[in-house]
Amino acid sequence: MKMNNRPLGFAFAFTLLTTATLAGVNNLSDTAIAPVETKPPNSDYKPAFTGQTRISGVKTTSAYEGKLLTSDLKSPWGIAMLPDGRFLITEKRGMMRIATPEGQVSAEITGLPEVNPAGQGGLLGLAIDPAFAQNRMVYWVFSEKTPDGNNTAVAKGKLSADEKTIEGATVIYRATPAYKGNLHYGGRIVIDKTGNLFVSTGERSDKQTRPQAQQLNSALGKVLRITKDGKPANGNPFAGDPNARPEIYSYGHRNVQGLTLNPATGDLWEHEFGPRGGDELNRIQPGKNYGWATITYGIEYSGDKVGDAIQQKDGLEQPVYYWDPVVSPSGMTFYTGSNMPEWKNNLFISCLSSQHVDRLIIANNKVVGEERLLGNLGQRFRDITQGKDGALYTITDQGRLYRIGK
Ligand SMILES: [Ca+2]
Repeated sequence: MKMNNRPLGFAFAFTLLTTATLAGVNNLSDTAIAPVETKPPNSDYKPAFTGQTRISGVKTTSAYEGKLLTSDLKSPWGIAMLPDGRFLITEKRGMMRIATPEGQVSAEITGLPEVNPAGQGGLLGLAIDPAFAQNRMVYWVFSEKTPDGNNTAVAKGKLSADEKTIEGATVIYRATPAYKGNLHYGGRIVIDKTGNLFVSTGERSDKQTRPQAQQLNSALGKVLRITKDGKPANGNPFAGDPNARPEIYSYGHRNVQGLTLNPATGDLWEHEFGPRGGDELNRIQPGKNYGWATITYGIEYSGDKVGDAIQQKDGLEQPVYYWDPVVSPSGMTFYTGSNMPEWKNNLFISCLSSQHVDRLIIANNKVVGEERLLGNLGQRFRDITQGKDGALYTITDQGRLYRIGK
């Protein structure tokens, strides 16, 4: 987008803020400020609608702090809360650990299948079984070495009573075809209300595999929905289509490292790494095509255009929001806690390259305000979740765990 589009976007968004009455949007009209992004965009591409990028900024009015709890993690990748309020955390090289909300970190939990930690691979996202208190089951995503290269895989296992090992670890799903490369594995996993698993993949980055994001006979560049045994979930959109993989839920994705359910609506939200200037936030609907690599707001990192340099096309979904320059989103959660009432229903995204936690105010499935938190710490934020105390907990590539709240 051109610079001269910004004042219009700001005025429109400000009107939205002053008239919005949804929970989480009240009382923010006085705090709407200039968009948080001040760097020039990478292209002059125009958004599909006002407010799709560079929305007006907002600022949290009540006091909060980002408290460092520990620096003793080793490249943590995923964080999920156990029923007792402690956190199970994956570490990229293939271990899990438990951290208390005070920052005490356990020894390594072993027994997981070997991961291929090269490049962007390793032990990735995780999900705790809703009945964990009874069955102690955990589900996770990892990059797996195979004779043909490697692939994103999903496994499950039981956390032993002494919390030292994962017992009976079983690989339940492989996002094939395998490929010799170590980028764009996706890697998040979410359990839906029917007990099935949403799993995100990537298109493995190279131009050779990129077209598979649009191909329904490949698991690359997809959001998948599988059972806890790795089978296609009932009710998936392409069930019965002989030319499609029945586990596919949505397609046309680049590298999906954020998946979460919106507790207010039940919708699945996703974010993905775009090319230069094209990171996206999407609301995922079954069977829809999210466009990569046919449409994108980004350009190649070389500076070349992507494909035919198209941003909008009939039949392809528009992102709810995009970032140009990129923020490198990896991990997100909707806030439902009472620790920070003004954050209720806001979406929090951990960002790597831009080194902050992004706070987005959502109304009617659109972004109406953006704030950057903890931008002064120099941390690559990798994942974020909510704790039992209603504060947010975020892990960083540098091995840190922070609590964000009052
Ligand atoms: Ca897209």
